[in-house]
Amino acid sequence: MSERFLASSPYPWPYNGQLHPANTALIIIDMQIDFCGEGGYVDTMGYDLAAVRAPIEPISRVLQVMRKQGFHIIHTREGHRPDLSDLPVNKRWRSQRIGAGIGDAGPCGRILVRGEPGWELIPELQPLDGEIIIDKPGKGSFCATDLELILRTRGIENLILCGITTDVCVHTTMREANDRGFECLLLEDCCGATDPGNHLAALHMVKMQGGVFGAVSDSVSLVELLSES
Ligand code: C5J
Repeated sequence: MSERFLASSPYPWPYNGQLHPANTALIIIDMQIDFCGEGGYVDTMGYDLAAVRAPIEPISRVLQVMRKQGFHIIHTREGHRPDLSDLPVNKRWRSQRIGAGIGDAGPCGRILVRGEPGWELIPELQPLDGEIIIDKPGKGSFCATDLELILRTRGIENLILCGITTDVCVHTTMREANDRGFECLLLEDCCGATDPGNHLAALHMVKMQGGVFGAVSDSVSLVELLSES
């Protein structure tokens, strides 16, 4: 197969130049009302929504191109069963301490509970029929889900990660994927965090030690490369 590499740091990605729709997935993490919408979990905690909404447009552009070219598209949602049987008590306790109790009623329904309005993916980034949706109870997308089985079954080797938040669910997923041997890329303008310093630190962490978790690029570089072919 012909090789192509994306301009990225700290190395041209992917490592082996095998970047094709058949072996590569875009994974869009937790673009839910609860994480970037008014009245959602992040808003209730008092964080500025601007930083977590900034990636919406860049993700849309990447998504449009990757959909057109037949890449695998995967969406994730963090959330818990309505009976909260998959919500660790310490996770609930910590969220209640800061006035945004997971499972409690909020302006967008019960916070981070499956089926509630706040748990839904935002209108701008709705999945199309046939795209994979992974429902996860934790930060990482591999924990207590069938994501790995799906990736292996489809022959996916490369993961392009985006979504929110950079330092929590995106990073945890990238670390889990990297340990499982997937070749990972983070798109820096397609991610956002509740704390700008954490966003930058998370990007830095990926790139240390020669790319300890993979590589970092951006939507413009990716769209440009894909548009060449
Ligand atoms: C958090 C996430 N921050 N999607 N979840 O609790 O990053």
